[in-house]
Amino acid sequence: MKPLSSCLLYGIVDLGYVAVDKVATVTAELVQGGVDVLQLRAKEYSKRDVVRCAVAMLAVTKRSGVPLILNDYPELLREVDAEGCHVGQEDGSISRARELAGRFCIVGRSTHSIEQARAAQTEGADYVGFGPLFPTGTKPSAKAIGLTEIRTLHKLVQLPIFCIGGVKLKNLEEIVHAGARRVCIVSDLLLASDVAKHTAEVKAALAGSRHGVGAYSPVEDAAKP
Ligand code: TZP
Ligand code: MG
Repeated sequence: MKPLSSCLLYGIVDLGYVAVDKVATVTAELVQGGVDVLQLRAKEYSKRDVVRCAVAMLAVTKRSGVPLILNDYPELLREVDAEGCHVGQEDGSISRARELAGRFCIVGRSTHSIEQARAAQTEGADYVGFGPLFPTGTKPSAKAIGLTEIRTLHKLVQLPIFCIGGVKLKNLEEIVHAGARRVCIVSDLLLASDVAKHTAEVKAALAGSRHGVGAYSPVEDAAKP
């Protein structure tokens, strides 16, 4: 299984965009394109549906060493062999999520400010999502936080930080230039006419960027946490 420290591109199979019967196909396309980590996000779906979709995704992700993270539902990790869960600010503590999961797993936290990301680190999260950077139809209620805090955040938080919210191939350069090393993308990947090809383009842009963790730069690497 890929360690989070080597993950640049975090994809989400969001049932707001993907029909339940297409979950396995879309997962395979995202994995083929090179996503490093995947989440199942199923707002307004039953736990039964979440389990069903997770099992379909695991048939693909286990073969490829791509960790699967369940959005919400840490307790489902007792019946599903996914690698982790992701919890929001309103979803209780990281230790409570671990308790509910009942076994070793990755726990990620959504954060919307430097303070929240530092708190997640102190609390023992394994990674953070940071955003939404831009307004996004995927989570219309969330207020955009912009790009200005990304660089400072990377100095203060040593966890893998996945910048999220309105991230697209066409604005990736701007986001990386603002200090992002890793990103999480939903709609730009899922709405692409060729999901695998578009994902591969995003991955190549990230991996080849001067700032991404995939890039080799002795000077910058010495300064990286
Ligand atoms: N959390 C913060 S923004 C967001 C989530 C789940 C949605 C990001 O979706 P998109 O389509 O990549 O903007
Ligand atoms: Mg949640």
